[in-house]
Amino acid sequence: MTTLTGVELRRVQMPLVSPFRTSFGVETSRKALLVRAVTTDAEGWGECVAMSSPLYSSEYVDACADVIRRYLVPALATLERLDAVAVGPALAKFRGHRMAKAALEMAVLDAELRARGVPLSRELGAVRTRVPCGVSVGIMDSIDELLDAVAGYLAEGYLRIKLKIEPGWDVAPVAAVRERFGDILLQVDANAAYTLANAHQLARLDPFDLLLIEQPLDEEDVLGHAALARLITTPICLDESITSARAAAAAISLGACRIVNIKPGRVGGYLEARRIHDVCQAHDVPVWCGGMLETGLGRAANVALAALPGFVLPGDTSGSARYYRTDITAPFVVEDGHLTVPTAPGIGVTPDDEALAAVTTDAEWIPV
Ligand code: NPG
Repeated sequence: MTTLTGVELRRVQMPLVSPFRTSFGVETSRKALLVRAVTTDAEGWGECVAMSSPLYSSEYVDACADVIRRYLVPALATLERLDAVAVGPALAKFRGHRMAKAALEMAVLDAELRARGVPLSRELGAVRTRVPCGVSVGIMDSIDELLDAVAGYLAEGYLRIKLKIEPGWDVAPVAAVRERFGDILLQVDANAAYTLANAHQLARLDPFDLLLIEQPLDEEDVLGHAALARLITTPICLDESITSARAAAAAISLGACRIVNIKPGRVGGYLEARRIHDVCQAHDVPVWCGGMLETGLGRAANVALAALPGFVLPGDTSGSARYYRTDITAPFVVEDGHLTVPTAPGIGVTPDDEALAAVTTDAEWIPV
C-alpha cells in the first residue's frame, strides 16, 4: 500500500526569452512553484501554474505554497492508501485553490504512474503520438513589432497564432496580421479585458474569420458571454470561467461558449481536465490545451492531455525555445508544427539536476 513520505516545494525563477504582455501585466521571467511528491513507491513531479501575483486568477505562488504546506499535504498524509484518484476527494473540503491542488495531484499521479510503468498519455486515454502546436503572441508596442514576431513563429512552423488583445489593441492588430499572412489559423485572447458594453467593438472582429475569441468578459460573467454570443459571430471560447466539469456543463448549456480552453492547473488537475474533455466531447464542443508558460514538466503533461481525441484545435503547447533559453528538462522541440507526446512512464520527463539547481531560488521539505 502506497503512502506519502513527504513533499518538496521548490521555487524556480526562469527568464523568458522575450517579455510576455497580456491585458493584466508583463511577465519577464517565470517564477514557478514545483512540487516533488515522495511516496513509499516512487517520486513524482508537479508544476503549479500560478503566477507570482493574483492577476490572471485569485491564486498566486505564495498562497499556493502556503495552502499546500498548511492544509493539502497534511490531508494527504491521513490517506491510508495514496492513489492519484483519491487526491481530489481528499482535498475537496478545502474550497478553491485549484492550482495548488492540481500541482500536488500531478506530482502524486506522476509518482503512481512511474511505479506502475504507465505513461500519462495512456492513462488519460490519448489517441495521438504528436500534437499540433499553436503559439500565443503577447501585446506589443507596435504593429510592426507584432508582424515580425508572428512572421518568426510561422517560419518556425507554428500552425496557429493567438493574439492577445485588450481595448485599444484589437481590430488593428488582427487586421494587420490577416492582411499580411492571409489564411492562417488565427484566434484572439482578451483575458477578461472587456465588458458587454464593448459588444459593438468586439463585433468588428467578425469579418476576420477568427477561430475563436477567448474569454472576452469577466470570469464570473457567464451570462454576459451568453448574451455576447448572440451579438457577434466569432465563436466564444471560455478559459478563466471554466473551473470544473460542472462549470463547463453549465456554460455550454447556457450558450456561453462554443469552444473550451482546458488548463489542468486552472481546473484542479489532469483528472478533472479529462472530465471536462469528456463533457465537451459529449456536447460536440471542441477543446484545446491552454498554456501557463510551463517548464518542461508541465509541458510534458499538457502534451499528453492534448493527445486526447476531443483536442481538435492546436493548443498553446509551444516548444521550450518559445519561452526559455534553457529549460529544466530536455527541451520540447517543434517539428513540422508538432510536439511529440512523451512515452516514458508518468509525465515522461524529469528535471536535469544542474539546470534545476541553477534556477532554484528556494527549496523546502515538508515531511508527513
Ligand atoms: O504558451 O504557455 C503559453 C502562454 C499561453 O497566453 C497564454 N497564457 O491567459 O492563457 C492565458 C495566458 C497566460 C499567460 C495567463 C501568463 C497567465 C499568465
